[in-house]
Amino acid sequence: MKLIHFFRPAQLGRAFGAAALLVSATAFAHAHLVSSEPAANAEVAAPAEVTLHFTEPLEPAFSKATLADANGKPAAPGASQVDKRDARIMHLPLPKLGAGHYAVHWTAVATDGHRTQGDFAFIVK
Ligand SMILES: [Cu+2]
Repeated sequence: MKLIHFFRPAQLGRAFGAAALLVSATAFAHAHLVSSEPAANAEVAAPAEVTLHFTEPLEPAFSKATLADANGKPAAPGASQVDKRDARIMHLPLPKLGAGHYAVHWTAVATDGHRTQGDFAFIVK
């Protein structure tokens, strides 16, 4: 999993001026993927959606998930959504998927502005 930091000027100033404790507290606010349905590398019946569970609440405007088929082509035309009741959950609605390999790519922006991203695959039987 790649971690990409986008420090805004305000955050840079805070990081340089702050105690080490505050810096590490900020670093821990990244949103990491905890689990998903379907799970990574799972072989499943065609799911109605992909559900992603993160360690931190997400910024809905900047967080997203997409699905690609085995040829790398987009396979889910619907937009992903951060759950309105629990911002640590993201949903990607799926069309009726045929059998095959699929890859989920997600980008999660935590409330501190830090971005994480990752990929995982699943198989539809
Ligand atoms: Cu962070």
